[in-house]
Amino acid sequence: MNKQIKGHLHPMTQMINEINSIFFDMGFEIADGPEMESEHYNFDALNIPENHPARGMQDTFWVKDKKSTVMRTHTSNVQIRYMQNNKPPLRIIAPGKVFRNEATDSTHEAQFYQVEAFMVDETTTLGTLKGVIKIFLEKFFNKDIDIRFRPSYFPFVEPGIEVDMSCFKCEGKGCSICKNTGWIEVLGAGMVHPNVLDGVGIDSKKYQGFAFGVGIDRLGMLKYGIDDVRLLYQGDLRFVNQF
Ligand code: 2NL
Repeated sequence: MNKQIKGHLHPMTQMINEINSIFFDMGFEIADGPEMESEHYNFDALNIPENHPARGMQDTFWVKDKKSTVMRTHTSNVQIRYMQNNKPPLRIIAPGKVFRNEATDSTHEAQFYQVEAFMVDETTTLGTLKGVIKIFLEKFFNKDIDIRFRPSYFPFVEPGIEVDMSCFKCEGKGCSICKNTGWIEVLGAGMVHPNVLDGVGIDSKKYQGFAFGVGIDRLGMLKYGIDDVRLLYQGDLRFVNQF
């Protein structure tokens, strides 16, 4: 007898759907934009200076024979375009493929998936950010989770912060996943830089917002205990069929 084998969604697609659904329930819209982008939307509009190392040939794929064109290095171009076409209050997430010109190993891919979340209103604060991140991670990891902020720097936010979550495996007791610290560094975030808002015609004296970015691959590696990011892109059925 001929046994029919049923297909299913790829784990990356499953995770993107799940993330979209979590944010949809919090009132966010799912937005997208081009993967090939102008230097303006990828860098200038984000307050990334001309001489910033991220603009170098080593870190960014510049498109051959096209002036000032890159493969986007984050999905922030989506938010910039969205802000040009919509007035605050804004609540969007932008999941999508991003590109970095770097050597591939077990924790780095030249193409990977990122999701950025973005909210702008008159009363949005770091407290709003903390609440949204907590709900997101608790739903994604199916666990009660604590959040901790550490100062950091990204040109497009001020202040910039690095976000740690309490280890979903050992709940803070210490294990191999959290390297015995009880905490896992998960994402970068901050309050949208006034230059970014003013640049798209949003009055930064009246409005403020948060943004954060996280690698979906990294979240998946943590959640499912995947030790090599490349497994998510090779289409090997022995891997894919475990999801
Ligand atoms: C990281 C850090 C981040 C953002 C992304 C953002 C977007 C706009 C304005 C301001 Cl349009 N910020 N995105 C902000 C902070 C951090 O990503 O480490 N990602 C993997």
